[in-house]
Amino acid sequence: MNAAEIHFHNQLTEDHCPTMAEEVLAGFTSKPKYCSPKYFYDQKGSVLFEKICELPEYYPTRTEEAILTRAMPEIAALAGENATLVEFGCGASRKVRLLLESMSVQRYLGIDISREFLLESTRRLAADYPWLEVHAACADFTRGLALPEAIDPQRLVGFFPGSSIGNFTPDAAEGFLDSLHRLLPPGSGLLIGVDLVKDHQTLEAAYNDADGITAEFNLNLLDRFQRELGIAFRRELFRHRAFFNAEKSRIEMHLESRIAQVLQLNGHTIRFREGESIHTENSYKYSVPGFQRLAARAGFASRKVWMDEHGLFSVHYLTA
Ligand code: AVI
Repeated sequence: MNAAEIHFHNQLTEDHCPTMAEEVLAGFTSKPKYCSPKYFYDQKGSVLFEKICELPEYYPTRTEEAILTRAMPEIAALAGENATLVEFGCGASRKVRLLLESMSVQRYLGIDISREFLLESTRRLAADYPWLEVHAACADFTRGLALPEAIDPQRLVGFFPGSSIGNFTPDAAEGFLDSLHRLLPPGSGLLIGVDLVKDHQTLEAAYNDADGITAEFNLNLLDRFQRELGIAFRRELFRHRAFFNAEKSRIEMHLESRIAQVLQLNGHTIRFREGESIHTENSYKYSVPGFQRLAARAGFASRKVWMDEHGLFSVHYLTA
């Protein structure tokens, strides 16, 4: 194997596409209508998400990167020698570079649902870190977790940055952490980024950027379902909405129908009232103790928490 090659593991089942149609139909025919945010991440959606991460209003990415940079010596000490780093939802694998520069890592496994994007970013990692054994697993980890056989479960350090845990409901987040806890041998680490509750203006601006990139990211779902499921969406008949729901401590994203309209999916009729929306994403915001309690219910002990000086974002090192 030459240096820029990777080990690829396909863990998406053959029935992925029919399942997408079933899931979308179930969401669109329920009241209120909803759709899983995992469908944002086709090739174009993954690129749009990378653009979101660069936006001035979207503070989580740069804040988390600054926290990681500052905390790296402590993280490296906690993780120990020759770790296997497993990144869940690795996207462009940018933040993991900070870890690879300072930690003792032997092997990297990136897991993502977006195949092309995953291959591109892990190939870049393999080229840039020729000493690193790079694995890529195309998987939907919201449906369950399993490590490819080639990955020795010893000395694992999980990496789940970007507050992606906030896209699960608290119950589902606990369930996901619980399955991670069962996957990781006792003593393994989990480095996880968690966005914090803060003033509503800062939160809402992060999901309503002036350039409309987040709106485009949200509306891209309609293009994807048109292309892949044949739903005749006209995207100009929908608008992006994002707001903070203080009672539930979450940003909600919606696609709101501008008019009353009727669409078809696999012989089923989907009716929209004017102003009715598809709830496309939740992004829960936690307090530090609130997240620690959730992780503890899943069996994780909190070893260390880092925050930025303004208390915008937190990074937790948990152990199984
Ligand atoms: C991936 N996830 C943590 C992002 C978030 O902030 O919830 C997704 C996102 N949605 C709109 N902007 C960013």
